[in-house]
Amino acid sequence: MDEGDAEAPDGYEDLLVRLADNKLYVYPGSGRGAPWYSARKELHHPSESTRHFWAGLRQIVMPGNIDGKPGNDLITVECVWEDDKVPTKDLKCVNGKLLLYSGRSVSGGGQDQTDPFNFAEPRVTGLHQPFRERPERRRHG
Ligand SMILES: [Ca+2]
Ligand SMILES: [Ca+2]
Repeated sequence: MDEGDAEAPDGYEDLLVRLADNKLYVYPGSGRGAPWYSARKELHHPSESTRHFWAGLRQIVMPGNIDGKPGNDLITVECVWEDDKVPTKDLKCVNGKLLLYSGRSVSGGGQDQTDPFNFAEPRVTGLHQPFRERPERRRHG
């Protein structure tokens, strides 16, 4: 297997993974049922300046091409924070939004393996009802 080909559309399904550090990666599929760890690429959140990376990510859906523009698209459900100036561990999710990130393709067709989605221009397709937070524990006595 030639890992130099990891950037070219290869017909192998890739994995999109958010790790515990709240960073999102695309792991190219090897075609042998395993992702290429060494060829993974970090995908930066458009509002990463808030330093929370993808902490607000609640769902990832890869529905294929649904916006009619070339490239398979990404749908996410992401938190709306009560206050994003606090440390990540103190973030409070007060609402959710449904976002569509348009896919990018290379000339000749096929998903752009290095820059697979247009994160600069997400389309907010809906706001959800507020998430239910776990009830706060209160100490008595
Ligand atoms: Ca691939
Ligand atoms: Ca598309």
